[in-house]
Amino acid sequence: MATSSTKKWWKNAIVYQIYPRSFCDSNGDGIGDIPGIISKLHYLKELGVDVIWLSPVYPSPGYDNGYDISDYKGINPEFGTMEDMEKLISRAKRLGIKIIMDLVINHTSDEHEWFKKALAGDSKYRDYYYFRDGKGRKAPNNWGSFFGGKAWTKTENGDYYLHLFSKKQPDLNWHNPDVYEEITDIMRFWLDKGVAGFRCDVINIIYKESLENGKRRFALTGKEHYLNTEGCHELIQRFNAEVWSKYKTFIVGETVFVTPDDAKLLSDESRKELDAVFFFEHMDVDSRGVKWFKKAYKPCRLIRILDKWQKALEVPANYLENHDQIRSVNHFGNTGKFWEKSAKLLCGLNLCLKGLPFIYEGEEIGMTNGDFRGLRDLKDVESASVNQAMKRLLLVHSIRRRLILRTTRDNARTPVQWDSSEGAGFTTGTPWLKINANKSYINVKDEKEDENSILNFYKKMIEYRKGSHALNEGTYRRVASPSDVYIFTRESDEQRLYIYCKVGS
Ligand code: ISL
Ligand code: CA
Repeated sequence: MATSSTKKWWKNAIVYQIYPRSFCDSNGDGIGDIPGIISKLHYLKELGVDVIWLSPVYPSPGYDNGYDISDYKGINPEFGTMEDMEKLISRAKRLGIKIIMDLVINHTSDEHEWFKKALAGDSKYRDYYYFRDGKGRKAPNNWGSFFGGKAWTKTENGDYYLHLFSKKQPDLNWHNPDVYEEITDIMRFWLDKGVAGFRCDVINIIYKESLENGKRRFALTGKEHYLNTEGCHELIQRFNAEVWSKYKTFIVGETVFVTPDDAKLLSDESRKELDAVFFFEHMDVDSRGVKWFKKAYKPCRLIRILDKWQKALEVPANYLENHDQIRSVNHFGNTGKFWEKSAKLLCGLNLCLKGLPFIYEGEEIGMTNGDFRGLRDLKDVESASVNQAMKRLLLVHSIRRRLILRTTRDNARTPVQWDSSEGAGFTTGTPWLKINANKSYINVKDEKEDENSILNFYKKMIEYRKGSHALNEGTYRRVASPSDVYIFTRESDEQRLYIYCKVGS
């Protein structure tokens, strides 16, 4: 058992994800910003948050809302200044809250200096990326992009570059030692400023083993050449040994398409790679291969998946929603008669499972999917790109509209509802993305005043968790139950809890 000196500081933390664009706007330009976050630190403290995961705040042309970084050592002026960021770190520290930043190192923006120099023909920087000649009239290989369509774009010089996401996000070449030096230097820059770690974006796909054609698939042809490669494990071990371990960081990896075995290799303590990983299987519980094509959600499937991951990992990173997923009450609960009950149930579930609970902004008040009127209300690059891919499949507008609106990532990106006013207390200006009409009753101000609200339930559950030996240290065991009821025990030498979640209606 870990003694207090070897015990990691983050082991019992409650982590709260902030998507800065949608959190709180301090200057009325309709875009959330760092001073806005600072103004809500006391709210987060009161909620019981220990760690904030901040989605990207670096300079970015914003094609993927900051996941396309053009300068890793700066702050996007839309969000504030470096002084604001330093103030955020120090104010949070004063309240006992640590900040981890999003680190997007599979790709940069195509507007990053490195890529601009590469396009201009500078051979040093060309080797930071994957530039290749096409094969006849075709791209260098048959890989597909995560956002639909091809993973290669032709340059004006006639060659192609690789991008596993949008064409505005060229992939970095992790075979190049200079890339390693640049990125570890960036990590040290932020750690020296006092950030406590990173959430590493799509970290298990950064190292491409080869650029050969992939086995043909409906989506993501080519993934066998870059998923969880040996080279990727080696890189993460080096990050850990040479940088992270020196700062006692907390590192959570976003690891796409992982099985429990892959996740164990990436996060088992003895391997000294990541501290925890986000898995996706429960997010895909209702999808038919790709998330746009859904099948009926069955609570028993969710239970089976969560149980599997609880057993597989020492410290699962538990989450029910984030900035890429639909809202959890829509996904696994109910937004009508059982809205409140299902939001509370999901809170209880997330906070009682073994591992680290991640709460996404607005989840603590039961925020729901966006009430968008049509595709034109959407801002997400993925939605636009998938719409194009669906057009190529000859899907008619009404079908595309239905498939995209219920699944778009913008569902989770609508501004946080602080009160019931026109701008929901988020902004005094025009919000960058439509605010939900249900701000009239789903909002922080009203829920603060209502003792039985979802928000107050979160506060109580977090407080209870913090004081519970079994929830922090205990083992997990599933107890046999009817198919839509999830019963498990959490047991330590001091306490045994039976957790009963009626996940079905
Ligand atoms: O959103 C998705 C579908 O659920 C995923 O395919 C997502 O693109 C994938 O999980 C990677 O996500 C991360 O990297 C992307 C960025 O767009 C996401 O916001 C980020 O979380 C590229 O940087
Ligand atoms: Ca602003």
